[in-house]
Amino acid sequence: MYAEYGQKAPFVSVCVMALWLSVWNFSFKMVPVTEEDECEQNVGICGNHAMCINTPGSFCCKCMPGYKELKNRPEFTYDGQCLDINECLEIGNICGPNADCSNSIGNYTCTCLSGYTKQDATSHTCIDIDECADGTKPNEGVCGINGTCINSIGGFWCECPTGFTNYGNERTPCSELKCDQFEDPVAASSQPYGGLAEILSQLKSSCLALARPDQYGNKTTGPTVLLNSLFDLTADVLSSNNTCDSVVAMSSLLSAVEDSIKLIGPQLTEDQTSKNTSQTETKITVWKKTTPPSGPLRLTNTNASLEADWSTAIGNGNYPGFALAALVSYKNLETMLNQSFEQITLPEKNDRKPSYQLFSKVVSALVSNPDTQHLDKPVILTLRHLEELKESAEVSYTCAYWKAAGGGLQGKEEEGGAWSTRGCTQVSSNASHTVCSCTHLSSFAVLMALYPINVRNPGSTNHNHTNTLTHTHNDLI
Ligand SMILES: [Ca+2]
Ligand SMILES: [Ca+2]
Repeated sequence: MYAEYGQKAPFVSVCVMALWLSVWNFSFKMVPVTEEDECEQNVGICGNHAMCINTPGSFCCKCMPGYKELKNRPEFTYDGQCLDINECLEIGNICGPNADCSNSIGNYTCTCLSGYTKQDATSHTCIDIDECADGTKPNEGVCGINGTCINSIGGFWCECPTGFTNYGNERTPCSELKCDQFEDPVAASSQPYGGLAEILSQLKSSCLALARPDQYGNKTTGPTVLLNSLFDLTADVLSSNNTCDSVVAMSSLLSAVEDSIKLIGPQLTEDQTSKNTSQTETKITVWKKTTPPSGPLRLTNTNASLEADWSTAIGNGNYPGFALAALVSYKNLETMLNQSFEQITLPEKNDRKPSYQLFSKVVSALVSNPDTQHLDKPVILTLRHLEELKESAEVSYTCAYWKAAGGGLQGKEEEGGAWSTRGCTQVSSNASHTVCSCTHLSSFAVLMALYPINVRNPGSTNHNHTNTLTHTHNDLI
């Protein structure tokens, strides 16, 4: 989009006239001359940015194109100085109305403004780009298969039909938005879950305002306000005594927070957003450029980190004009969800069945990709243990995820969900952390499998270790 060209002033020159006379003189040998060429004998006689022209018995200097003489003289001999012409200031509107002018020594550059392009390769005129004509494939047009692209001078915007949105980003494709997910019959009908119902109600209003602006447009709430409200209400729910023992409510809450971030995230204007409350620590990263992101993606907070590839965040569908990933650590949920281990079946050791407990914070990892049940590339989650303890004969760590009801969990729907190890493998563990590799996204935690201590075993030399285990085990009973 660069147009680069120099000024070409009309060439009316006494110097050149003199040169012609000189040539004419020489050709017709009218006057014998002993010609001295000052230009050859004194290279640089005219100074910088000037050309030297030899004349009969003399010479003269002329500034190069793009320069002017200090005293605006078209020619000079010894006492001149050629300076850059600041075309951007001195020649009004030299680049036209739709370009930026940038001066340089001896030249200048015109750069078309965003949304404009040079009319043709040699033109200095910048004209509007018709972005709507750029979609080479109908399904990958700038506004997506469902959007209508409207060109404007210097810009364009996408109009989304009812039920679709581009999350307030006028120039991104329209994605379908299903607002019914922000309804939870349990939360809506039951008083103890009032806080959860309020979260869902707010998000449903926001969703409808995006998906059906003709009916609900006046209810649009800014993404930062929504995000603050989401996590403040979440903290209220988690702090409430009414719900702290309800697996159903916690399971609904985990889903609601994930769905809400997926709704609010694309509306955020910052690349990175952090939000801390008494109950949660959240990091959200959003990519909103016209080209999809690639390469590694990493999110870290106090108790967990997520390593993935941006391709996982986008998924295999058409790029919707944004991608996001988020990591939410729940500060106290591990005590509320320290149950529902029926699906965990680790092998017995010495005929002893292990008992289980959560040994990290509960962490939700999510991306904008709507299909995260079977990821092409696994994500890596590193989870901090609740306390430092190495694996041993009595203790082993397992990576588990929260399998919400409705995800094919036979006979468990009424209980909200359960912990499962499917699709998650333990990569490594040390005393303080366990690294997990998972091929789907959800909420995760490190599960400690505790094998009953053989009290007759005199080989144990780590008394502290044994005490810790005994203590922990007693807590479980
Ligand atoms: Ca210049
Ligand atoms: Ca345009």
